[in-house]
Amino acid sequence: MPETYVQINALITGITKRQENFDYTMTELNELAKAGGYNIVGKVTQKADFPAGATYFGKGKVEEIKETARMQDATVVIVNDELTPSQLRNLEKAMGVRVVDRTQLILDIFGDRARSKQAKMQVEIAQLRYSLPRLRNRSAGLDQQGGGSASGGGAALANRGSGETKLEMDKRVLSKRISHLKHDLEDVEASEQTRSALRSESDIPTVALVGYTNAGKSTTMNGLLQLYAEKPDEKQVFEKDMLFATLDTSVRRIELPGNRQFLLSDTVGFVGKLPTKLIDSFKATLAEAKNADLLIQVVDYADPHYREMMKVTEDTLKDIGITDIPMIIGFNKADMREDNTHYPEESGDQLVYSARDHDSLRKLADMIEARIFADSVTATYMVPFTDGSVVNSINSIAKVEKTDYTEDGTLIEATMSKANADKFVKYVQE
Ligand SMILES: Nc1nc2c(ncn2[C@@H]2O[C@H](COP(=O)(O)OP(=O)(O)OP(=O)(O)O)[C@@H](O)[C@H]2O)c(=O)[nH]1
Ligand SMILES: [Mg+2]
Repeated sequence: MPETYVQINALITGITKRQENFDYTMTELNELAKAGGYNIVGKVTQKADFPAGATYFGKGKVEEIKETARMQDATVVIVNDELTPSQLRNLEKAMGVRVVDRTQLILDIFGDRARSKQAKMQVEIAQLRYSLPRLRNRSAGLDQQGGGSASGGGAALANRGSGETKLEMDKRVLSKRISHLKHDLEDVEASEQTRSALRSESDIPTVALVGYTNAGKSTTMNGLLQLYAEKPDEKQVFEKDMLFATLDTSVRRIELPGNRQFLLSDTVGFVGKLPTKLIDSFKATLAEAKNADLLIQVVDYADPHYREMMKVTEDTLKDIGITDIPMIIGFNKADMREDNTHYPEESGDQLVYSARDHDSLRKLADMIEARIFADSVTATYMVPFTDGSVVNSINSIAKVEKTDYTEDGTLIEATMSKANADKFVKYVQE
């Protein structure tokens, strides 16, 4: 995807349809386009309830976009929707510039960011599935520069067959590559699943950080690791001021004082209208969030659009099928707000905080603890000296509040899960 490295002048365009949040979706498109390496030189929108079939935009608007592109020296027009293959073709023909739709743009950014083998395969499958119906005979003018993602099968496609047409062969090669990739991905995911199976056996609660891209999920994870992991520096995850810095789910163990352990996962960020093909490909990665006992939705509270971002997050969670997991909403980056918002400030299931502030992170840890260990039981146990090993067991699984040595044995006040408490019920002191 050379576009990322060379600045190409582009226009962003869209149709209002009946979207209440149309302006925000255009703001997002602008951010996405910048992340994709484009230099945005203008914006053209059309007020209409529906797209005009064949060319998406109405005839007059097509002319206006073409003219604006000419005046602003733009060689690419970015459209705020997924276009049908024929709309894309017709628009390019009518305007004589390259057209990139929102889906293509997001796929390109993901393609550029993917680092791990799994993420690369997930993105490539989505890209190929997008390209397949858009493949054209490459002798037809503009097509050569068309969708960058078609390059997924690039090398293979150069080899021309004799009996079948070029297009048929291209399609066959792409389809084969898709099923091959899917197969490989299943293997990778199978080993991932074994890991999560182990995890659920070991009975450790799991917490997942979710939310809009660039909200501070990875920074929150790193902050909690700094405070509560044995070797925090070895376990830090990648955080950066850019869209979709994280494409892989990372799971880390957090150890709160008193044997209170949980697994924390950092997940891929969301954006409006995330292509369904991409969501499909990332299902396994997003499974971490789906299986969590508790979600923390991280919100960039310093961004004026934070409400829209929360709406996008809610909608995406619904799309993935995550509806009934308890959630803490973390209004992050409070340190960057211009109104000197006080933080950390807890209220119900919400926390105003900064991922760069230790007091904030401790407060967040307290809130997590209160929720995932909600069924804990605090009791005083009298363990006779003859049952010394029981003292060790309690020390290793429970949060010990107090220990006293009496003539009859060890007196321990401890908090532990209901399941564990049941095992020691005979020692409970009334
Ligand atoms: N000042 C300030 N900056 C923060 C805070 N939290 C995160 N950031 C910055 O915001 C940027 C994005 O943070 P990340 O943690 O990478 O965001 P993310 O939610 O993981 O983003 P994606 O992985 O791209 O979805 C980074 O430059 C962070 O340093 C905060 O509380 N205060
Ligand atoms: Mg991240």
